[in-house]
Amino acid sequence: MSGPLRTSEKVVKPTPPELMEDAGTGLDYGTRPDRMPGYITPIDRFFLRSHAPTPHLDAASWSLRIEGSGVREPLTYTYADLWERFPLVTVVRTLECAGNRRVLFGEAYGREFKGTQWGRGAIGTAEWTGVRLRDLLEPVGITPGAREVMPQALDAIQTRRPMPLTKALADDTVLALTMNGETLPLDHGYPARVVVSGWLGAASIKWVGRIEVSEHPLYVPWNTEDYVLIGPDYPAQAPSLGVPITAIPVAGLVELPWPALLRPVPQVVRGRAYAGENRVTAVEYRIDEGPWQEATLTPPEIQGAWVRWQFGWDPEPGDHTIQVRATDDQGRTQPDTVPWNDLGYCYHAVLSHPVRVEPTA
Ligand SMILES: Nc1nc2c(c(=O)[nH]1)N[C@H]1C(S)=C(S)[C@@H](COP(=O)(O)O)O[C@H]1N2
Ligand SMILES: [Mo]
Repeated sequence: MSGPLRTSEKVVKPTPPELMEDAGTGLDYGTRPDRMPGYITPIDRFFLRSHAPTPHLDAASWSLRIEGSGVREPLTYTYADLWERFPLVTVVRTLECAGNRRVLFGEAYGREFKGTQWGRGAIGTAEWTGVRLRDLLEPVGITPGAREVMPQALDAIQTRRPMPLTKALADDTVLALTMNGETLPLDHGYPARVVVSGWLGAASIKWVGRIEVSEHPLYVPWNTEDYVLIGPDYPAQAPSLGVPITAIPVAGLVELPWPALLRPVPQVVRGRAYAGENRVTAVEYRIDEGPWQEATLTPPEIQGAWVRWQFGWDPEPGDHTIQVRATDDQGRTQPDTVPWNDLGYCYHAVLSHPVRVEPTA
């Protein structure tokens, strides 16, 4: 017997299993890779990653404080200020959680990671409209010695993570007020969330209420203990336990369930590839470890957002593997293996996607 649709109390939007994969925390839901229709990810299935329950903030009483040692005149903006005083910009950008594919990372090493058990769905692309951080920072008078900018959330744990001033001033670093043309949904950061293009999702702080501009480096849990690559291949940058993650490396996904069940008929295999701050320039595929072949990239191709790709396949019945590897405009191709890091971040090795082809499927 199937009961009524149950939604978690910790998040607001419905997270139906036809569209989303429950990562088991009550806070985190991935998009099902076989339920990605257009280029833009609809809000009804856009992945959710929250470390504390969605706060129910009221835009009418909300304000944004900008302060810190790197600021001459601290300032407070209201929600109306953001809409009225600044030019609105629209960017299409992908967000990917640094923990995406953590389960597959663990399987590759025969180990299990703590942390959210992500498959391939902690990634999505939206059209974000809002105000450039640069425009918000201009009136406060950034000091010549300012180095870092740190958005901070109004959630229960005051989530925060710094970025260098140069990244904060980039054209496409925005404080988003809308997502896919709608007022920002509660779970995605209403009334305002940062979008830090090309970086790990954790930089894109939701429910922002404060931005600190600092003349000194800032150390918080999210750049010392979490969202840090820790392991023998990553010399620690003290006081961080490893290397804080910034831009996301090139990787892709096949828009099929894992494992996939297909019919032995000519068909189109589709997917997406994303290269953080860089552009994906090529996607290759091979079947059953045969020769690599070019997949076709389909527009649009937007820097800082994923690109779709496809190829035709007429599979024989039986078990197969599909491998796909993307290359970015820096000439970096997805590797066969990725060095271990303790928290299971940034797994971007070539995946062997298991496929069974059956006449009856
Ligand atoms: N305030 C706050 N911002 C946050 C988070 C959070 O838990 N709290 N999670 C971060 C992480 S790890 C990711 S991957 C993205 C996810 O954004 P989404 O839930 O809108 O998909 O938000 C980031 N911003
Ligand atoms: Mo994340």
